[in-house]
Amino acid sequence: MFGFLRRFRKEQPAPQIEAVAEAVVKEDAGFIIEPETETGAGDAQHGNEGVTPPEQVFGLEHATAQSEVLSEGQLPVTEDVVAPMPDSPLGETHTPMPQPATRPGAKPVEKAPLKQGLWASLRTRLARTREGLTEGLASLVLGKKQIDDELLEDIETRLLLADVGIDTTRTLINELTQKVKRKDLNSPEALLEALYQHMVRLLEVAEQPLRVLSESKPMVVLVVGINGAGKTTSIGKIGQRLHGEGHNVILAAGDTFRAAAVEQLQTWGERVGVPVIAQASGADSAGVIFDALQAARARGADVLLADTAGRLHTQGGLMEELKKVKRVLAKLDPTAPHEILLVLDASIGQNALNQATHFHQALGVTGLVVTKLDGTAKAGILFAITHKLGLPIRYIGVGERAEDLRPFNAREFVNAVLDHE
Ligand SMILES: Nc1nc2c(ncn2[C@@H]2O[C@H](COP(=O)(O)OP(=O)(O)OP(=O)(O)O)[C@@H](O)[C@H]2O)c(=O)[nH]1
Ligand SMILES: [Mg+2]
Repeated sequence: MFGFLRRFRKEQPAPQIEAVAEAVVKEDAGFIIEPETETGAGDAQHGNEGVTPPEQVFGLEHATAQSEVLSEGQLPVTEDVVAPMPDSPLGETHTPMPQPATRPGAKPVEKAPLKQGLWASLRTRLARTREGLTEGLASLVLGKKQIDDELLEDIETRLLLADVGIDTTRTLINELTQKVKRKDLNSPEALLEALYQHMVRLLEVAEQPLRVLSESKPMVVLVVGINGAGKTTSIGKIGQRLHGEGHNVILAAGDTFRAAAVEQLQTWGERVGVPVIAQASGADSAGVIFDALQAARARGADVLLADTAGRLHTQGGLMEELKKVKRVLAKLDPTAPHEILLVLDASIGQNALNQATHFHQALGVTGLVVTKLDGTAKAGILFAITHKLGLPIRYIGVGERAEDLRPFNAREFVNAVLDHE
């Protein structure tokens, strides 16, 4: 059941259907917009709120050549950044949904009882991402009694606007059209429900969480992607998650391109309580990650998360550098890297699909982290990427804080973006 339909039904009996539909859609617009109440819940322009800028935390004097910078347990965990985990399995603190504005004389729309826990929280986090889809579909279906070509075309347009992409939209619409032709669907609501089921099925392919391989010690995760996609931040978040699950995690500062990159990773290491192995910036990235693997082995680490410098897939030389990292690691462990994790910024829309395709061709990507879904990104891009590449989406990033990373769950995601319950 869709939240907007349930609210709509409770609100009014059938006779005044059209007028009320319009009112509810307008009110829903106010209902789902997320307030700027949570630290770091905004987009990247908000900066690293709650995060001490790297330059204030570590100087490069900590990163001497060929030296290990932090030893395990040496640094305190910064308590203001690692938030308490009070009331949900993932430690989410819930932001109440905003109340709809009430028109004078209007019967107030009864607010849906918010489920507590991860589900409600993910809905809140994805509020801006899902605006386009939910509101758009709500306005198409509410008050409409029959399925016709116009409705199918309008749904198609909505999916395209939400970045689902031409091929994937066509596939979804074809499936719906077939069902309509077979008379399997007899109302716009049933059509929407069928769309929901197709979307879940499409994304379920990508629901393959990252598993720490006990037979590979350490399991090497090479993190790649373009500049600013969220690689370093995601490494910090994954580090915290795996460390919290009891794994012995080490971070490798393989982005030797920017001085600040090493410091940024060190800050994350300190924050989430895991050691970082780094060398001075300008060192050979493959060499740094190779040394880090040796050190991680010596310590019996379970996981080595290796950062790399951002690059475009069009920068041939830099892509070669990543291939070199792979080759060099394989000298120590022929099965390494065990995971090539591509971090994609969802807010760049169809470009993310383009990047994923090229990085995958060049490196053989084994998993994705899709970041910035808390911002103005359109959720449809996940469908396009999964439809085209079928790669596992290991995590989604829904904010800048250490705990703003979720293992990807297809149904939960579609529920959140389509306001389905
Ligand atoms: N809102 C939001 N911001 C994010 C998310 N993930 C990362 N960011 C922000 O995106 C910006 C870039 O993140 P980084 O982790 O530095 O990106 P990077 O890929 O390592 O960048 P380079 O090292 O320059 O290639 C930072 O301001 C992060 O806080 C997310 O899921 N949501
Ligand atoms: Mg980085």
